[in-house]
Amino acid sequence: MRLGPKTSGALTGITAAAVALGVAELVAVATGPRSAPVTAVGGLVVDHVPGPVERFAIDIFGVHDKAVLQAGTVLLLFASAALIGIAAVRNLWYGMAGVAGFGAVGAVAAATRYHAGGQAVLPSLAGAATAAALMVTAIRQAAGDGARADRRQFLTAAAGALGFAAVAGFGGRWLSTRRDVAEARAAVSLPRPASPAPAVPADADIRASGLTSYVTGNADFYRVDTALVVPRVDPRTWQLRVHGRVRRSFTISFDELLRRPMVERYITLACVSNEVGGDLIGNARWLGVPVKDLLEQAGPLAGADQVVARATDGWTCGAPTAALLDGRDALLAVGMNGEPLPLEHGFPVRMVVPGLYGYVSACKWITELELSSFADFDAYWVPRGWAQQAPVKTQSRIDTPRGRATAGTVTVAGVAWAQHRGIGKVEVRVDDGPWQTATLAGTVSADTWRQWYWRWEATPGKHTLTVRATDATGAVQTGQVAPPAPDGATGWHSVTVRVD
Ligand SMILES: Nc1nc2c(c(=O)[nH]1)N[C@H]1C(S)=C(S)[C@@H](COP(=O)(O)O)O[C@H]1N2
Ligand SMILES: [Mo]
Repeated sequence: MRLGPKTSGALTGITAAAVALGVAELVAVATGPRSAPVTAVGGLVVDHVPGPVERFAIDIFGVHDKAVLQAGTVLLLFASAALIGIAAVRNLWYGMAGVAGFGAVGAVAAATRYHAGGQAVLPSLAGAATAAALMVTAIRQAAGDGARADRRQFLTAAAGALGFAAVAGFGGRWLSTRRDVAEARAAVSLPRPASPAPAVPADADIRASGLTSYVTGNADFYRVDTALVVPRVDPRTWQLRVHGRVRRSFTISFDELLRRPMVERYITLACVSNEVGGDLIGNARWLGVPVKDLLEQAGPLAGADQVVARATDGWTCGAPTAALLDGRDALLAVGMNGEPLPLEHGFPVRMVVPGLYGYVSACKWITELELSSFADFDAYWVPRGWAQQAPVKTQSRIDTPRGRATAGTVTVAGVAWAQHRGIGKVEVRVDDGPWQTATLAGTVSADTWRQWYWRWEATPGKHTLTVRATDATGAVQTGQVAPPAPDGATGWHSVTVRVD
């Protein structure tokens, strides 16, 4: 049995590409997961894709957007590799040029990632060299066999190579991302707070079915970031540098940070991308050092109106210096709900600032605080169409009922938030009826969301329930509809309910 030159060329190309990726992932065990070509190219795409496309991808693929992006990158590579393989059968130099091109893309992508050292090009170069060698061997062999490969021999070789590629690729990925950070995290013993969190009042949780709980568990906490591989930051080598427009710049280690007086607070964190009624918001008990203490130690100079926080992966956010010094519980957090920060929520240290959206304040895997100014520096999301400054807007959400209800007394309940101002009132409206005041649940402070409920005498038919909140300063949540960009969605949340 014989294989045609096109089929064998395409298969050769795909096999060479797969083995190349496998070898690259193996080399990345030594050079770091972000230097693997698929991750590096994916990261480049994430950083350069226009904001609306990125939001579209998050909407469509949700938390899987990162896996989808990487799978897409691999599929695109395989499709190109098939064409390159076919071209290589006609002229080996076409094949070499294709391999060199893809190797160069991977190497450049890896080398230009934040803080990439020269070794970042190695996975791509090793992969390309392997692909070139494989292609030369396979095609010479086929030519030697009279330009028509023996099908069984060829397929056996290809299957073996693909098997190796899979083991190398997934094994390499597993090894390079595993490291021992999970163990280092398990070994962290969090200090007792000098200032513990207030006790959660018994009436903070209404316990209506379908209603979001007052405190969000770590496993349920939403995750938003641009990281394709979760940064693995070793607390033993971690340092925070406080510098820029300051009198005394300094660095502090993780152990030194843990020895500082800690405070523990419930703070509700929200994403600016949250749509009205959305769930990119959560409330946790954070343990950390007041950012204010560190800034005051450094001594900000006049004009330093922006504090830029920088993560190990180069991501940045910028918060107003004034907000970090005004006495609110802006924290450099090490603990989340009694545990060291989960890796995907910023281990070992992140920032959390009551009243500011995450993209301007909640830097995960933080490693720098740089005193700068809004005139001098635009953080990551600003050139991508988001506002430089973004205080949280007053919002409210109906969690239950959604969809259907039975006629009679129905508990309408949800959450409302206006972090740092606090929620003063929540009102519910049925169809075009009058606004009815809901009952507010308890809360520990103005920095968290609040549950609310209202007893509805539901009558059969289709009804629309709408909610709006008023913050503790008396400002009513606007009904003006605005999208998340540039500084947070507005409008009232409505649900349609069929009452039987
Ligand atoms: N290093 C880093 N920190 C980051 C981000 C990021 O992309 N990279 N995203 C921010 C955004 S947009 C939000 S809303 C919060 C989300 O924090 P969480 O994933 O712990 O919920 O993290 C912020 N911190
Ligand atoms: Mo966000």
